[in-house]
Amino acid sequence: MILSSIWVLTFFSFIYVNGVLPIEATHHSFRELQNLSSDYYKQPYRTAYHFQPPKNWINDPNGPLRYKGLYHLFYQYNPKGAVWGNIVWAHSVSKDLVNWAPLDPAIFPSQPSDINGCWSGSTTLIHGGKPVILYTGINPLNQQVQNLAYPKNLSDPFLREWVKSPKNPLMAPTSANKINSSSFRDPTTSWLGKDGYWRVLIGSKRNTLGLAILYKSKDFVNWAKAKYPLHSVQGTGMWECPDFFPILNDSPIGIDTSFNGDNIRHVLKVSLDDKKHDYYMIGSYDIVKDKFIPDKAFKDSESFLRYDYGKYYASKTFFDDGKNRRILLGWVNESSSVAHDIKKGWSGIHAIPRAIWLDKSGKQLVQWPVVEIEKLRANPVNWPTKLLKGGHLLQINGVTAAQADVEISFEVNNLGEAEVLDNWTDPQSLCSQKGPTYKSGLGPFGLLVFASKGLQEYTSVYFKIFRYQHKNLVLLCSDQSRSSLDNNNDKTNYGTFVDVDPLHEKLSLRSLIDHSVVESFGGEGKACITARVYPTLAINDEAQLYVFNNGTADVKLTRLSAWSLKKAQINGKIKIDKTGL
Ligand code: DQQ
Repeated sequence: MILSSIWVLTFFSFIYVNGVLPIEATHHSFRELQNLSSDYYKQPYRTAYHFQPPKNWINDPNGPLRYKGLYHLFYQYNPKGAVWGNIVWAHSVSKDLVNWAPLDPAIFPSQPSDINGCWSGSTTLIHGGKPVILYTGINPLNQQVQNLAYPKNLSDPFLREWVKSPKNPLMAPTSANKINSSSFRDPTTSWLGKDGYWRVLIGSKRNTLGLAILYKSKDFVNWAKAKYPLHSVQGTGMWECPDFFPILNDSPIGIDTSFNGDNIRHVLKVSLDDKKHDYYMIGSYDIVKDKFIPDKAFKDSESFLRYDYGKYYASKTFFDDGKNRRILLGWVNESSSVAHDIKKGWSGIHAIPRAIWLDKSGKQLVQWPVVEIEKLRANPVNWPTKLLKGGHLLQINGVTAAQADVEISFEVNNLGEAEVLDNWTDPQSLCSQKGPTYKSGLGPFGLLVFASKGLQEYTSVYFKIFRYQHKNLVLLCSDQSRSSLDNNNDKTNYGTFVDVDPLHEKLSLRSLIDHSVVESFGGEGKACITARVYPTLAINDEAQLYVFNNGTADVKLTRLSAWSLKKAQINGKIKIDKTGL
């Protein structure tokens, strides 16, 4: 259906309201609010193929691994309510990273060294593939310490029971090591050096200096703090959930965390507590000095890159030896209020697992949803190439718009029409100042998702091309400002530049749409933006999906493929031995 240019008026004639919620501190305790509401099942925002437990609060993915052909995911979970607190390591397993079966929590408070909480950590495969977990425990003095746990029965592929080391804690703040006891957490997967010592990083800070403290051990039980951190950056504050891994210079194939040698680059990712975003640097690992040396492009925190320019935090990678790829998992928090979370009885989901590798340029990482998610695709819709005239809005029929996977590509031939930017502006501000209401020469063009029938509600994910100092800049925005008639949600507009050359390359966009989440991948995974939205009209079968061009110049739509996505089996009431996963 083509609505004429009049749609633009309807589309943009509403008042822009940006209900921005203050960010809640992750570790704030809501002891009085740990109960569930009753109308839990009647709700439109639960996802159909994103990872979430049946109820309650979740945050960070912990210790992902593949063992005896099964993927294991542990995660921070509050068994008692929809707000952060009472944290244990919940546990699910999968054969395909899409369908998940729940198991009992793997680690919960039981020793003095974790009696006040079992916080984030990682798994390492040691001695020929035996999994061990290092995690942060909160002791009776509310200090953060590091603990070890190992499987009770290595022949159980489900790794149901975990035993804690009687030597816990293995790493603790003391007056001698001067570690800040409230900023010492989230051990990484360990890697083995050529000298036979295991190394692990613990996130920390000293005043505003963000730190990745390095520890070494020969036997994984006795750990000694190295004199210097692996890396530190002034002004970045607490480094939560560090992740440190090697990647191949010239291939998307993933490698084991201990792998090192020629043709290898290293990535250090840190979750900045002050900003609540995940940032990474690419560089070299000096194995003699045990130091990470970021490439010049990452000289200060301003130049760090983000995995995702929307909502995405406390992520962690692991090496999948089944398919030789590195997989990235991340937590996507709600954008609604605590009261809303309590009402619906749950909070937090995980993003679709993404394969991650180094871009050909060597300057950034590329991420793409794991191929297994495509098993859920049904009802394919494919359009032939079309000219998308300025002001046109075309409905994509034939797919379930609230539960879909869409891939589109544009070609632009008239770059002279691009709007000239006189001053440098950061992309997120550009998306807000020059949002979809702002017509330029080239753009906005992209998708309208979760659109209501009268377009009172929609979330737009779109490109705009600018010219700045004789270069073409491709902006990708995910605009939530009109996503819901309910203004009690965070509706920040997200944006980033995408490193593609619009003269020679197509502008591609893929969006995974799932009831209250839109995960978008621009430039074939060079720029990712995840948004949480809560439409009040555009829910379930009432949601519609469109492709649009609101720029003045025409663009060519060279690809449009869309699918309904089937519901995945996610942590339902499945008997583990009969999962059929
Ligand atoms: N979440 C955990 C901490 C970590 C934080 C507590 C990051 O270990 O630093 O639930 O979201």
